[in-house]
Amino acid sequence: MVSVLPSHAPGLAPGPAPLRSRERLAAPAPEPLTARLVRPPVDLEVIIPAFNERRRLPSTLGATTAYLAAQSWSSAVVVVDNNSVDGTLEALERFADSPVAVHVIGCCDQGKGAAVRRGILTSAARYIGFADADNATPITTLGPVMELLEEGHGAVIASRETEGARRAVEQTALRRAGGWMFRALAHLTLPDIADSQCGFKFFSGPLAREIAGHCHVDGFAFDVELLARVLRAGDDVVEVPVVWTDVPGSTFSAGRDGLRSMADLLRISMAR
Ligand SMILES: Nc1nc2c(ncn2[C@@H]2O[C@H](COP(=O)(O)OP(=O)(O)O)[C@@H](O)[C@H]2O)c(=O)[nH]1
Ligand SMILES: [Mg+2]
Repeated sequence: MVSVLPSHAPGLAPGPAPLRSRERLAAPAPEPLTARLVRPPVDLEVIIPAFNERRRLPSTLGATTAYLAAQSWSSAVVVVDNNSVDGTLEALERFADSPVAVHVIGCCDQGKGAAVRRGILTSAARYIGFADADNATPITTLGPVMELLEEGHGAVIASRETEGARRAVEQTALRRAGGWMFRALAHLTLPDIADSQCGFKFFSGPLAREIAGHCHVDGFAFDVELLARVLRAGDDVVEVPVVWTDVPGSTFSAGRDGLRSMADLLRISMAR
């Protein structure tokens, strides 16, 4: 015969009282796993997307951390690597005890756009943006950029095409021709932006996080999609003139990346 003990059988210590449904609801929800990827908040995070940048990134990171360490606002650098195979990460070891935090994260989707998006979506910074590993735009450009962000502009971008800008070292004729075509296509979406392609763009953190979640372009045309969404959100984009230097060692392939970027630009212009 099977006997069933009453829950308060005499002689037995009572077990823990069962939770009433109200108490069950009040129990703290576990933190979502994705939230654990978010870094501590700072005033500014500088994302550097990196793909096989062993040669160019260490000196850029040195200049960037030295500049940031001298500022009154708090900051961090976030290198987003896409499975570099040239020893990029090993070359960054000396920044392990940098006075400005250097985070290194990965991204499973290949492409500069995917990497930057990953950096933005894992940031809690007040302002966030990206710079290229080649230091083509001097990091001191952050001075005027931060002033404009503090004034409340949604996006502040470096420009090689506004008054006062200069190219200290010009690109090859092929890249110039490709750049001209790219600009013509980008103008379909961003008619009032003179240079949508300079790799140095900074945003209000909350705005960047809001729009990056809706972006899809993984390759080099991602900036156009990002800026189009800033404008669509009712925010503004300010261009800051820069002295820009073409640095050898570009990861951009005119055939592979050029054609894909043009196709992305057409898609972005049609999605408006
Ligand atoms: N994470 C990541 N970064 C990339 C990828 N492709 C390019 N980059 C980075 O994007 C930045 C701009 O690339 P760069 O080679 O300077 O292109 P260019 O300035 O247009 O000639 C550099 O920091 C590159 O390392 C990629 O697939 N993944
Ligand atoms: Mg470059």
